[in-house]
Amino acid sequence: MLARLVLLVSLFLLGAFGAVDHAIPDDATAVSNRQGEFPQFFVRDFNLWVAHSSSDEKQLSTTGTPQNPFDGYHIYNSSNKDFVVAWQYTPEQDRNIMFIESSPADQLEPKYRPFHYLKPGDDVRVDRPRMFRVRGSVYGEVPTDDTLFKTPFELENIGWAANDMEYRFIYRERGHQRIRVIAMHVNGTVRTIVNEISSTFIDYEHKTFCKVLDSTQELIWASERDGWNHLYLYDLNGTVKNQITQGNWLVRKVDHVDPDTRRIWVTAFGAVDPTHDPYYAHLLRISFTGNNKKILTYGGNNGTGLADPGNGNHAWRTFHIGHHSTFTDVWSRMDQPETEVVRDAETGAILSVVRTPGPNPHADHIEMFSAPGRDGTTMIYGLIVKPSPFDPSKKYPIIEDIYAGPHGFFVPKSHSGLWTSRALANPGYIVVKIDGMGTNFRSKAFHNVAWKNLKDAGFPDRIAWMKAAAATRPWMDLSRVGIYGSSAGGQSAVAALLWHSDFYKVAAADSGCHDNRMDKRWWNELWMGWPVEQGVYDDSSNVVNAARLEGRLLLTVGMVDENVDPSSTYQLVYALNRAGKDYELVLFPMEGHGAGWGGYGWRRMEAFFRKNLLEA
Ligand SMILES: *[C@@H]1O[C@H](CO)[C@@H](O)[C@H](O)[C@H]1NC(C)=O
Ligand SMILES: *[C@@H]1O[C@H](CO)[C@@H](O)[C@H](O)[C@H]1NC(C)=O
Ligand SMILES: *[C@@H]1O[C@H](CO)[C@@H](O)[C@H](O)[C@H]1NC(C)=O
Ligand SMILES: CC(=O)N[C@H]1CO[C@H](CO)[C@@H](O)[C@@H]1O
Repeated sequence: MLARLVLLVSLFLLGAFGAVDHAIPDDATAVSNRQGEFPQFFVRDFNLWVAHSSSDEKQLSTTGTPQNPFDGYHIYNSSNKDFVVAWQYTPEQDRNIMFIESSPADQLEPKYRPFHYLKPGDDVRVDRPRMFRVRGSVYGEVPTDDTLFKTPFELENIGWAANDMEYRFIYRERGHQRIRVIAMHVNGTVRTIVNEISSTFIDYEHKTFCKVLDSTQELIWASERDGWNHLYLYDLNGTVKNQITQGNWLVRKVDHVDPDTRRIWVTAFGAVDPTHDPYYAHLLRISFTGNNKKILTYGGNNGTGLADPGNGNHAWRTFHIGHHSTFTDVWSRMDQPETEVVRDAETGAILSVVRTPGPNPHADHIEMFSAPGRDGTTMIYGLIVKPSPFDPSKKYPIIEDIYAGPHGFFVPKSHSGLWTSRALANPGYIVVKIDGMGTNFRSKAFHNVAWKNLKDAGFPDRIAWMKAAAATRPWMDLSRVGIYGSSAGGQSAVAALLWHSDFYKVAAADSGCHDNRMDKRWWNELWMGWPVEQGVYDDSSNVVNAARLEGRLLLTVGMVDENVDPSSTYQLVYALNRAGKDYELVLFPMEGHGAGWGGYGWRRMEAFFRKNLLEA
């Protein structure tokens, strides 16, 4: 299923924002310290060693133990070779979940398979960079204080200052409410360059950016501190020199930084015109000072005859940026096929038109629609997919395709046939897809709705949107609304019947995370908080609130799901049984995440909607 693929891709597209500009060295880098020039650094018997020649090896650390070893993959020497930083760590907790492979191909008896899987509250690996002097009179560890980085969720290497006076790294605190850029001086002094805090969450995985510009003693940093994700120029003493980007729009991703011309190219969302769909990606260039802001993918008509050139979702050939005088810009919208032009990289002016959009072949089947959400002002964007054939004098039940994971947004923006949704709609439904509050890449306030409250799932916005759509579309039958989703979407589909059963009547939930304590650690701690507060996690738990269920429910789950612990679904089943609730359950014994959206599961879901929604 295409939909399933998209879901899986979005779940695993971590670090899509580009994170830090300095990649963690791969195995080769660390291990190669044992080859080539001396000195070489390596870990032996859990401790850090230096070899000055093949016959002159010295042990640098003495505190390494199996419970607290040094990591051979995190050894960073200064370029003058006088100092080396090595990370010592306490390993993460060793939790396994157990799979039952009931029907193995090679034997009759089931197999029981342990699988390493950490959950919210479990111990994370705690890294502790340590400074060593490897030349001169004082030889060995330079004492450092870890007060500024005691409770990491994870650290990330930045590397040594060009003058070899300090080593820098990023400290992302457990609980996702603080990030520090930290510098460790060779004399042992540890200082904070950037201290980023949030009273809700910092989206470490999708919205951080850090680039040190050593030659000018500056740093570029992304933050949502003013309510939108924007870039800031710091000096390395930790003072904000100026905000680079600002306004009611956001930096989705940094494409290119040019320290020579002191300009930045970013993927911007919502920067063109407040009346446009704010999820359209545009290429924007700006100077470090915050001046000379230029959107390179909008307008520049220059006698081409194109109407409103650039109002759509763009892709561009990034590698041209900063190096070539032109670039190729392709854009489209759900209601307009692709346009392709060549633009002047400096001015954005259209130099030539490669392709103009033909008529939209899906105009009769797919509508873009937006309406205010729960607050009556913030626009909520979505799509309406009609069946074929379509008779506007009829009333069609509605199926919402939900995925509300706060890591992304999920309504497609580029021109597409939406064939999966169309096939689902064809027996006689209106299929809708909506990005409600709590999803990503709008304002910080929009995103914050998800914080410690995943059961919200943007439902008040979704319901307001459907009511607004139906007000001018009498063929949408608001008395028959169904919903389906997988993974986090499975959690939301069940939540619809627990918390909004006056609106949603039928739900199909696949591979659901029905209690966030049962699911993977990073995703759930990020949105639901750490330490794990029982009340907070209880409130969003479908298991704890199972007795609220009204309406018809289909549950599906793959029994060897390595993404969401399948026991989450079994625990919901147990709670529903005890509450005396009716539901249907289809198990996929040898299958994994998203099994309910495979061929057989999809057919069962279609039959379920036919019986309970179409023919009800
Ligand atoms: C280490 O060097 C830094 C920067 O020069 C200085 O501010 C700090 O006082 C020094 N610390 C010690 C312990 O000498
Ligand atoms: C940073 O602080 C040092 C020491 O106080 C000072 O010499 C230097 O000029 C400062 N750098 C900037 C960029 O302000
Ligand atoms: C229009 O395009 C031409 C190249 O076709 C270019 O030389 C010119 O600068 C452009 N004019 C404007 C106003 O962008
Ligand atoms: C001996 C050793 O590890 N040398 C490395 C020190 O770090 C520089 C980069 O800063 C590497 O290029 C060296 O190979």
